[in-house]
Amino acid sequence: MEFFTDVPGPVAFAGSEPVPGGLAYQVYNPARTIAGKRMEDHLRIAVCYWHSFNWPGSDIFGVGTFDRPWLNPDMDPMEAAKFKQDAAFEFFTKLGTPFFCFHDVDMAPEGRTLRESKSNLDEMVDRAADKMSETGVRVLWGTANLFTHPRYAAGAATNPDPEVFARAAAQVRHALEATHRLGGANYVLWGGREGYETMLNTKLKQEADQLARFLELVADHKRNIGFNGTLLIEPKPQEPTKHQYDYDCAAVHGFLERYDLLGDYFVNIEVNHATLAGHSFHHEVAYSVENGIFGSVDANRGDYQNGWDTDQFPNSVDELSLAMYEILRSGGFTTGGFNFDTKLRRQSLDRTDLFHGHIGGIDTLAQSLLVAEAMLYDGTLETAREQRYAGWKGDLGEQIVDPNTTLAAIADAATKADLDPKPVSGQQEALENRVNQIIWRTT
Ligand code: XLS
Ligand code: NI
Ligand code: NI
Repeated sequence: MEFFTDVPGPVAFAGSEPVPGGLAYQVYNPARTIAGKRMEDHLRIAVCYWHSFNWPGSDIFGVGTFDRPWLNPDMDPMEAAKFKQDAAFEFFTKLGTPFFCFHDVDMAPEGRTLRESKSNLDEMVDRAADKMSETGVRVLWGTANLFTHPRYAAGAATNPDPEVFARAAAQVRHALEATHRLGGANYVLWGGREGYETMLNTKLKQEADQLARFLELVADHKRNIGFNGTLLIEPKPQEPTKHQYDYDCAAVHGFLERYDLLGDYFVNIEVNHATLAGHSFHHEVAYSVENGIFGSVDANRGDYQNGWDTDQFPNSVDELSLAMYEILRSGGFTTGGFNFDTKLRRQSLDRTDLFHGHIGGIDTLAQSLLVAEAMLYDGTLETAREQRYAGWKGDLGEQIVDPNTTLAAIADAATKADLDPKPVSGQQEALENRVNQIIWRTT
């Protein structure tokens, strides 16, 4: 049964000519070549089950507003899951995007026991596999929801009760195996409740050790089952907990290094989570690229007036271009991609609104990619950075980093040469102008 009846066929690239109803891409042209690769293969766009099909449009003050008939509690849970899956695959194919993402409980309802939950998931995964081979849509990542059920209120891996840890381990095992069965490119761990509400009852070191143990077990299991996808940690500073341990990319990086997990885990950066951590998205991407932990991106943005995760569709080329530039100059995604973990606004009631949100977000990413390519080609930023640090390639720079050099030797050299370096301009305004000029002229 067709659900999105107002959208007859696949959303196509129409160029800059406005299309009645707006159901066309103006910039996203999957086959267009950018820096030697197809646009579709650069962006690796994924639609998420989570907020697009699983969230009814509720907030803390109000019930759901959306037309999502499969969320009706009177429906048989497995029938509802099938209805949802049909609508989701109809959406993926009409939108024309290559990937999707899912939490275990988005795909299949939890059963009364772990066994029943597993068999529900297996059945729905088999059904998804058929739909994937019919449509060619692939899995960008799967994950387990370790935050909704009351048993996880005090955390999953970091719960004071080892029975909760074991229960979470069972759930992740199933979700990881389901992702593997569907040929997923990545598996995500977002530690939504891996943090604390109050330090009065919390052992910080104990909880960190538990989290590391969990991650170690998951990485071992990945190897045991031969899953070749990438394991991703999704940093977020808070919400729902007051403090989340995977605070930002730097905190995750330090954690991975401390527990000898570097190389096993990479980061899934969410634009909005960067904002909540007090960073720009550009910062989070640049940090993870430079430290070798960059993996994938949740493209939803926040709202600068609100201190919570509003999960809006991206719509600012100015903001995304610089992050895209860092991704492109580092060679682009390997297994990662851009996924839309986004929420429509509560008043976006039409079925077509889900298309408009995605089309706008995808076009914004596509335009940002064009700008990033133009910035690379232009070379101003690259040259400015190279020149700024050029001294480190000279004799003094080499002497300083030589492990045999001492502080005294450097001090003697500075004294002998009577070094008196003069400050130079950081050229910030000139560089900002160059960035804007490229954004304005890129088509
Ligand atoms: C919540 C997170 C979540 C993860 C997947 O803020 O963004 O949706 O992406 O569990
Ligand atoms: Ni996310
Ligand atoms: Ni989020």
